[in-house]
Amino acid sequence: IDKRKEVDLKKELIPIDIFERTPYFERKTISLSKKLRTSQTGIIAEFKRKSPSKSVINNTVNIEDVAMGYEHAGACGMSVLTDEIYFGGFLDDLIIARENCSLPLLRKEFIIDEYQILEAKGFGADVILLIAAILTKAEIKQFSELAKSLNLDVLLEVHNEEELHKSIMPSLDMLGVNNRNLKTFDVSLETSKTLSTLIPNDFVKISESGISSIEAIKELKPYGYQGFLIGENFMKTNNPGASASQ
Ligand code: IGP
Repeated sequence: IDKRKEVDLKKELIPIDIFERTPYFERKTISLSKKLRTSQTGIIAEFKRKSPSKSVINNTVNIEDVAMGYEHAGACGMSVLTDEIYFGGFLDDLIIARENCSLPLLRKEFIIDEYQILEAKGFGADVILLIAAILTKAEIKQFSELAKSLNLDVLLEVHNEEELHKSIMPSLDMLGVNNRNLKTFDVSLETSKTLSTLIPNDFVKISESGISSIEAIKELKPYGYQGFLIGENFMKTNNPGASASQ
């Protein structure tokens, strides 16, 4: 993924200090991890137009309606993909979501540079995602500490034991286990089950991807999961908000 080029180009066009002067930067952020600790459902509902594994998921719904619908349905948080090439998302989607709901917002992005973290805050996000598979331990530390200093929550995503061991550090709030193998696109809830015992209890545990039923959530709860990141299952319907309330 050629995020490096994308970010370097943006840096030339938009100086980083602009983000600190947006109205969103001054806003008091909402903590997703705190909310998840006491939530009944724990659902983080995602806005995703397309994906590399499924191509187009939904091209017709607009994010205004989906943001309002997810909140109305009782979701605990909303995830917004901002990657354009693979997921058909835009940074402006974050702002539109921000204007249409009061849920904590996760910027779903391949973060490889501090620039994207300031940008996330400047566009109204409350939480950033860091993916262990594409970052070194030093980067995870640097990026998560910067996010914490900006009052953003940090969700660190892992897919295997090695990534988990490399990543455990106090500057993270939530540990997410991605059930989808990003190389093969295979999905198995077993990944969440096996890795759960290795995650210290100080972190909120989130199971990500491939969750398509209440049964799946019930199956994962005994393993200590308090958050469930669901995209496709809601987005593939005509009314993602309504499907999230079921
Ligand atoms: C949602 P699903 O299978 O419910 O649509 O998955 C979410 O977990 C998935 O979009 C995701 C993702 C990511 C996307 C998890 N980690 C990292 C992009 C990058």
